[in-house]
Order: sequence, then C-alpha cells, then structure tokens
Amino acid sequence: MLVISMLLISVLSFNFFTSEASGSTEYEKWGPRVDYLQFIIYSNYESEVQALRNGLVDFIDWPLDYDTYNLLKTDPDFVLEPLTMYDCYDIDINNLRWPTSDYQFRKAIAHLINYEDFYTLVLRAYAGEMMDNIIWSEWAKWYNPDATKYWYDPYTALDILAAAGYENWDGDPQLEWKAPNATIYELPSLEFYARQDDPIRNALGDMINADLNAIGIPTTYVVAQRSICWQKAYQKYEYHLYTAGMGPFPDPQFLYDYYHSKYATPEIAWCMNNVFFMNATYDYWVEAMKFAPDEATAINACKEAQAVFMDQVPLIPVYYSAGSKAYRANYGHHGGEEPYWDRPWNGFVNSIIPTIDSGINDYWTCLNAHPGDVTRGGVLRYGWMSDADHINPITVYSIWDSYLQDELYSTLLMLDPFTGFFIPWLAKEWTIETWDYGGDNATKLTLELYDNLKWSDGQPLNSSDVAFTMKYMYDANSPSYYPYVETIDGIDTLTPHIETPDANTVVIYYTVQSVWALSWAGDTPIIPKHIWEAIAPRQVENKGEFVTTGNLTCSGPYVIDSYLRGQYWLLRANPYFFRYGPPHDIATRDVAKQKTIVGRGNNARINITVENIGYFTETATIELFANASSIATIPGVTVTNGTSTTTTYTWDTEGVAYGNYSLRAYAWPVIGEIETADNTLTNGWIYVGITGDVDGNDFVEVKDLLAIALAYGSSPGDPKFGPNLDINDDDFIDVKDILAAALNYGQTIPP
Ligand SMILES: [Ca+2]
Ligand SMILES: [Ca+2]
Ligand SMILES: [Ca+2]
Ligand SMILES: [Ca+2]
Repeated sequence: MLVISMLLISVLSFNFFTSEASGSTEYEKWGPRVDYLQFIIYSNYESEVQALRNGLVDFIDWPLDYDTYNLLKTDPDFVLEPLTMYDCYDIDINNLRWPTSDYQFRKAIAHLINYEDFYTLVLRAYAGEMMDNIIWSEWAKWYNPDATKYWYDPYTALDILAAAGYENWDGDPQLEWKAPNATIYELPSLEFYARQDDPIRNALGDMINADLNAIGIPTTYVVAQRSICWQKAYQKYEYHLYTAGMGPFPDPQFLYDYYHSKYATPEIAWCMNNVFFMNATYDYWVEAMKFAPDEATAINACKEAQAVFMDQVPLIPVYYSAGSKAYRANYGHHGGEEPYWDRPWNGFVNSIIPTIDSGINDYWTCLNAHPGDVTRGGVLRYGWMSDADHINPITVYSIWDSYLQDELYSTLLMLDPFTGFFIPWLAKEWTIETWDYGGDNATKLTLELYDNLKWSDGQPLNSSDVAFTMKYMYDANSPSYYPYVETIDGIDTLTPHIETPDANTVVIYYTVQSVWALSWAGDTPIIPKHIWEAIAPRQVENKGEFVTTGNLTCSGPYVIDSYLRGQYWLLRANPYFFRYGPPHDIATRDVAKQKTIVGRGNNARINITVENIGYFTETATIELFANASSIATIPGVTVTNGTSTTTTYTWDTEGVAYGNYSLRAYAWPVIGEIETADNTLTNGWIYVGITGDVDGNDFVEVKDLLAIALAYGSSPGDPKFGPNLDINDDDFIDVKDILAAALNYGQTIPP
C-alpha cells in the first residue's frame, strides 16, 4: 500500500510545478556581484518568513511552508522557485539502548509511522515527499527498490513485537517483555525528542508518539528547541527516538561516512554515527561502495548496503524536502542604498546539486545575485533560522556553520549545480591515475592549481597549503573532512605521501582505489598554512584563528566584515578571491576551412572566430597549428565584449609535406583570463596533396580535370563552385585552374 501511495505522490508533485518552474540552468563562475552579503539571524521560521515578507531580507534558508507558499505565489513582490533536494528527515533510533537496540523492536516502530496521513495532513502534498529507503527513488541508479519496506499497520507492529516477546503480560495497559527465562521486564519509557523549531518535525513526532502510546509503548515525549535536542541526540546520546534531519547530499557517500560502525563512538560527542548502527555486513558493503574502482561496482555495493540498512532499520527514513523557496523580486528600500532600490534581483541560481544547500539559497546565488544590471553593488540579505556555532573551517557541524565557511573558504573543485559534474575551482585541472600500494592498485591524484591564487591577506595560496590542509584535517579529527583524508598514504605519520613538486602542483597518494577520491580532495576547504600551522589541531575550537583574532584569513568570495553573535554576520566581497572578476574571457568558437584538399604550393584560407564572453574589449593573439606545428601567429585581433571577430589566415602550403593536417586554433589567454580551456579549438583536417588532385586520391587523372571543367566559370555562391576546385584560390574557376592541374597530369604520390 505504501508503494501505491508513493506512486501517486510522485505524479502529484510532478504536476505541481509545471506552471512556475523557470528551469534556468545558467550560472556564472565569478563574483560576488554584491559588495556585501549579510546573514541575519531569526529565532524561528515564523519570524524569518515575516522578515522576508516585510523586505528585511531577500531570501531565507528554509523552504516555504504550505500557507506561506499560498500567500506568496501570486504576489508580484516574490519569485518562487521549485525545490529539488536530496536531503533526508528521519526518526533517529538509539541502537545502543534497550529496547530500541532490539532490531525487531525497531521494525515494529517502522510500521507505526502513518506515512499517508503525514503526507496528506502535515506535508499537505506540498512540503516534502515520502521515502521508502534511505536512498530513495529520485537517486535513480543508486536506488534499490527491493530493500525492505515498512507500511503503516499497528497490527503488523504488534505481531512483530509479540513474536519477539513484547506483549501485554500483565494488567496495566502497557507492553512488557518476557525474557527467554520467562522473567517479565517493564519497558522503559522511551525518551523521544521532537524539534519544536520545525513545525513539520514537531507534527511528525506528535503522530508517532500517539501511535506508540496507542499500542502500549510508554514514552517520555519532549518537544524541545534545537539546542536541547542536539544535546540529547548528538552529544550525550540520552535518547531513544529523535526527529532528525540531514543533508542535502551530492552523492551517496554518507552511507559510509555516517553509518559505518567505526564512526559509532558513544564516548565522543558529535560522532557521525549517532544512532550507533554497527553491522558487519553493512560495513562490508559500504566499504565496497566507498572504495569501488568504478561506478558499476559502487552502484551495486550501494544497493546491497541499502538492503541491509532497511532490513536493520537503525533509523526510519520518512521524507525529504520538496515544495519551493522564494526570493524578493526587487531590491528593497534600505537607507543609503537608493541607487539600487526597486531594481530586479538577477542571478539567483536554483541549485539541484548542493554545494551546501539546494534551492535558491546555495553558494551560487551568493556569488551571482545582483541588483539590475550592476556589475557589483548593493547588499544581499539572507535570513537564517539559527546562528553558526563553530567559526572555523575545520569543525563544521551545522548547516549554518557550513553556510558561513562556504563563503569564506574555497575548495579545489566545485560541482556544477545542475549536472553534478566536477568543475575546476582552485584547481584548474586534475589527473586520476593508479599507483602500486603494496601490490594493490590505489588512486593517485594530481591537481594543478591556477596561477597567482591569494589568501585574503595577500599571501600566496599554493600547493603547500593543500598538503598542509589534508594533514591538518586528519590531525584535527575534523568531523566533516576526516573521511576525505583518512585514506591518504601515511596521513598518520609526520610525512604523509603528498608531493608538491612545484607551487601549483600537488600529488596525493591514497591507499585505496576509489571513484570518490576526486571528491575527497575536491570538496575539502583549503586552509592557510601560514595561519593554522601555529594552532594545535586539537585546539581549533578554543584557540583557532577567529577565537584569537576575531577574523579569518580565507580565500572565498567573501571575508568577514563585522558580526554580532546571534544577530548577524556581515560579509564583504573579497578582492583577492580568484574569480573576483568581472572576467576577462575569450573563446575560440570556429576554425573554418574553405578547402579540405589543397594542392601543395597553393593557398588555403582558414577563418578563425574568437568570441569575447568577458566584460572588457580585448586584443587577442591567435596561434594556428597544423598538427603539432605552429603555422601562424596573428597578433592584434580586437574583440569587443559581447561580440565575435573572425580572422582569415591564408596558409601558403609551399614546402609542406603531403598528408593530412589537423587544424587547431589557440587564442592566447588575455591578461586576467582564468577560463582557458575554451581558448583552444580543433576543427577537422585539411589534406595537402599534388596540385590538380582535387579528389585527394594521390593521382592526377582525367576525373580531376573533368571535375574542374564542370565547374568552369563559377565563383562562390554558384552551385557549381567548389573551393577544392579553385586551385589557385582566386575565387574563380577558369583556365588557370585547369592548366595547373593539367601540368601534373598522370602524377602520383608514391606509397
Ligand atoms: Ca501491561
Ligand atoms: Ca577563455
Ligand atoms: Ca585524383
Ligand atoms: Ca581559380
């Protein structure tokens, strides 16, 4: 029955957005486009929505609830964008505490969640979609549809409980457990925490609690603020059940990073595996996924891991976010910012693949958003439900910690927010190879940084910072980044196997071969060695840079300007950000040949088109290559921004060896240009043969002469004309072309 309702749900939600989705997948890789980004902190959802409606902020961190959606959807002051989000809301279960340590007991609870009522009455077919697995159907190739499912049925729950010894063995209305030796134990009252600051999670908790009590499971149900819930569920682990939320995720690695048994460490606060799932078969499969040499192996292992997970239900997945997020259509009336008033907000990016979050409030919006058509100006105001807690790039726990650090520190790579493919960031290119680790193939990753990267204090950012970061994240036992660095060869020694042959190159040797290795290095925020080498890795919380100086030396789009804890963070555009822009950027768009076959000693014209996709008029130099040889360098090509310039080069083939030549044009990078991959274009080949051999079969014969004769008297535009037939390249086919061919009649190129 759950399967049927979920099918219905996906149909509903598909239709839900057809009228409002903008579907734009455009974004720019430079910025920020505002002078300031301000995070303004509100204590709860209602007050941040109020701030959005009153124009105090331009957007907020949370999706719209159903009522707010209905209020804003026809209001011209707001733009609504549909939300696609790979996050997960679940009931965390403490697998260390009885009776939730009993997996039959957990299975019974999984049958006590009234999924359909929750979807229709609480989410109201709007604010989320139901999940039947920790990896759900939208994960497509990663999803295992055959994993155990749990439908709502208190009678099934009671049957499972009875089979495991939980029944009403005495006169009171609650269940007891009869041990195999016939001793009867009272059930403890389950400590159940629900989040008060999130109305949806609060409602979910209310529903489940009522169903638990209805079948005789005693609870101590507490609806509490985030800080209390976190203390119980993530620090002291004094809970049985908790309405948890996690993600969004860019890939399924969290199955390993969160739930491998080695991360179940109750003696350490904030351990990732806070439900204490410990299962050797699961560990086997998540290791096979994490250390898979190819994607097919990773997918298979991921599905096997899901099967174990959903059989064991260490937690109960319930729903993921859907619905929409909103931003203000126009710049607000803030004193001192009159030049921007009422200009439309442009450049909001609706991310699907999260940098930190999904929807209109991810990294790319903070980089791209700008009022009207201004190149850079104004303040972008972003409402938060809570403050960040850990102001350093190493111990990043909450999503607000991530929001803040993400604007301050750059990573080596980024993910395209729509396709999920890696794009160059601090690293302009990378190579993935294998190396021999004790007889096994393991991953060797070489990353090449862009030139002239700088920290916000003007110091150079180079390969030694990257090597330092990897070691430091390990030594600091960073909760977010430890899994990214732990398999680097020798990371637990003073000399990890990381090479920095020059200032821009870093080579990382892992002890495993994994399809994910690029994401491990690519997603780790790089920290400045010259700052953090003076701070003991285990003291980042109490002796970190921010604690001692009140600021952070960073490399992202923004730096900290000022702050008032619990109220706001004001970030200022970082002029040292390597993509501060506006960009100088040209691209080679076409290498067009008139002739594909040219008689040696004659001319062939080649048209090279260069587009200026930057913000400044540029003077380009174009270099043309035939195979590996440079045949021309053309300086002084002016290309106005927003336009293209086509330059014709006439190649004199005198003295060129017979054969095929691949043509490649390369527009030399202009000063300040970062995106250089598009400066090169290879387009087809040109054949240099005997003059008169117009069909290129290495033999001048009667059919060549005939072909020229049939085009006699033609010029470009005439259907008879062919550039290969115009031997002397004067745009006219006449007796001179026939004569040139006739002079070589019968000639061949010896094989
Ligand atoms: Ca009883
Ligand atoms: Ca370029
Ligand atoms: Ca021929
Ligand atoms: Ca001619």
